[in-house]
Amino acid sequence: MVNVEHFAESLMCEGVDFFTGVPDSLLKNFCAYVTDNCAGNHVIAANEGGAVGLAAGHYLATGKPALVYMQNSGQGNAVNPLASLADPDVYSIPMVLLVGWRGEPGVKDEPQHVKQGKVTISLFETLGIPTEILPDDESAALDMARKMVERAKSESRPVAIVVRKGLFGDYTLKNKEADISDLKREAAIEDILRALPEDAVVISTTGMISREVYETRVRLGQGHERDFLTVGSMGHAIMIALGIAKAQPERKIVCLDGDGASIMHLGNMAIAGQSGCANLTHIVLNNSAHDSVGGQPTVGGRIDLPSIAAACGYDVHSVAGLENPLPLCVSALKTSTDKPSFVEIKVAKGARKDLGRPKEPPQVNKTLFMGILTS
Ligand SMILES: Cc1ncc(C[n+]2csc(CCOP(=O)(O)OP(=O)(O)O)c2C)c(N)n1
Repeated sequence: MVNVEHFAESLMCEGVDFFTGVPDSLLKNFCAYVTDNCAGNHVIAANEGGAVGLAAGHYLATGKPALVYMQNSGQGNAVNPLASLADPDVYSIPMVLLVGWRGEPGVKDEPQHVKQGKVTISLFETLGIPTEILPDDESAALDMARKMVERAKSESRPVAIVVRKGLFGDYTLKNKEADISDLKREAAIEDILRALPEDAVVISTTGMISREVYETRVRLGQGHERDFLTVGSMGHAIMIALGIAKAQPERKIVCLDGDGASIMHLGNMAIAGQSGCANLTHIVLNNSAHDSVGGQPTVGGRIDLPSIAAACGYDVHSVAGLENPLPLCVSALKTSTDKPSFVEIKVAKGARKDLGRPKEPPQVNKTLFMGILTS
């Protein structure tokens, strides 16, 4: 096991003193350490590609490589700036990628991580990025980290350190931001599901929101066939919803999104807002955090998502500090305009300790869901 403080300090000794990335559950303790101790030199990015861009800017201004942390799910978001900006064939910009390895072959994990886990190392190899797996022994790990920073600097290129599950020792985040609401997310989800008309379908986002949708249906004695659980593909639930809304204009389509996910690909709101799909309702459950992977802050509590949505062309329904979102959701669903609706519900961080996971595999979810759409 590797102590996160020792790991961060060994990077800093090599001149890596700027940290950016998107939080990951496997890197939770490292992210928490950096959040507490490197405040002025740490930016939680909207997406992993943005983090690579930030690291490039830091190098251009200081001549020093930055560290970019991410879950391997974010590799795809990072590929474009890695290949077309940082690569030695282009600007040749050094940086150290620290990557949480979900879905490592042979280690049981959720379905959305299986494919990405299989290709994590080979994808970096294809990109020509020197890649090492962090050893479990601390002194070997610190030694490797130093060598990787050295290589990034001497070859002026990105290098990747891949981190297995359970490798980092404990560290509990001290600088937790206060909740922006007392409302529990799962209670809000129950209200929303109760408010939906019979034929409405739900497209829910990555992480605990989809798990809570699944469990709420069980609690309400309802089936799962009206829900598409976007277990991976963070930030794209609203585009899936838009695709369905365009194809089935008579049906109510509801996207249940997170603040982290909607901010990750905020441009999707511009496209959905301009779609003219009055049958589309986009609900963001805003807890100002990446709750599903450790509660690291987003900018969700400091930016005005309803104003952004209004500027994008949505018909906006928003009440701050709302205790009971049900009437609001009903009005958002009943509005008949030529615009999609947007609802922001501010919620607290945290979930039930015993929150379960969908029991059916994704392709069963798909088949049941398509059965509803085509019936
Ligand atoms: C591209 C990508 N990057 C990172 C992750 C890891 N991840 C899973 S859920 C999550 C946080 C989602 O935050 P938000 O949308 O605000 O929902 P919350 O968990 O707060 O309910 C993250 C970062 C991922 N699945 N995909």
